[in-house]
Amino acid sequence: MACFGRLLFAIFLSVVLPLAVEAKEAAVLTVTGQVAHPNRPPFDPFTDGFFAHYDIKFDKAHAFSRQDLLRLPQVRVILHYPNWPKAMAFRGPRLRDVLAAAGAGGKTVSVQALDGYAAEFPMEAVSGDKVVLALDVDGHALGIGGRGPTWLVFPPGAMPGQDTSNDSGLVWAAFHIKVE
Ligand SMILES: Nc1nc2c(c(=O)[nH]1)N[C@H]1C(S)=C(S)[C@@H](COP(=O)(O)O)O[C@H]1N2
Ligand SMILES: [Mo]
Repeated sequence: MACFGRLLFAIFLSVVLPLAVEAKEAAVLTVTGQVAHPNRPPFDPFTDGFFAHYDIKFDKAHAFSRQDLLRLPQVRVILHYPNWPKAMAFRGPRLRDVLAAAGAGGKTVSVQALDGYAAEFPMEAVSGDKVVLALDVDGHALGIGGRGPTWLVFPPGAMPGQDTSNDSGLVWAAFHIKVE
């Protein structure tokens, strides 16, 4: 009987428990560097294969799932750069709220995309209320293969020294933000 109880317990551990306890949502954006509220382990060359591909190493990092980012206050902004086919409605949290949730400090914010493109901004410049880390465009979730998982957007003229003739600096496919 004790043996049967142990068998039931083993079945519970191996079958029932893994079904009941969902894995944590996958990260879509990770803030690394001067981060006061890390929520994941430091860089590991095996686990963090894609970071390793770009030679990105870090001790402190805060990873956000899409759900994490949706839990922050959301803003909606309509933008139309001269090189776009049409105006588009973006939705997502302000970048400053994302950085605050990570406890990000420092002077420089570097936003890096899956394709290797990166843009660097002074911390003050991305702390304004017009700088949004978009998750949706025109009611559709941004995804990988499109311009997701996140798209850094701001209106023409919102960045000091910005060339407003195109959307240079609006990093699409953004997955990593380094603060230092
Ligand atoms: N991921 C990513 N974002 C990017 C770029 C890029 O090459 N990759 N180019 C930037 C520049 S220089 C411009 S003008 C706009 C538009 O680039 P696109 O024509 O390649 O979309 O996106 C900006 N964001
Ligand atoms: Mo560009």
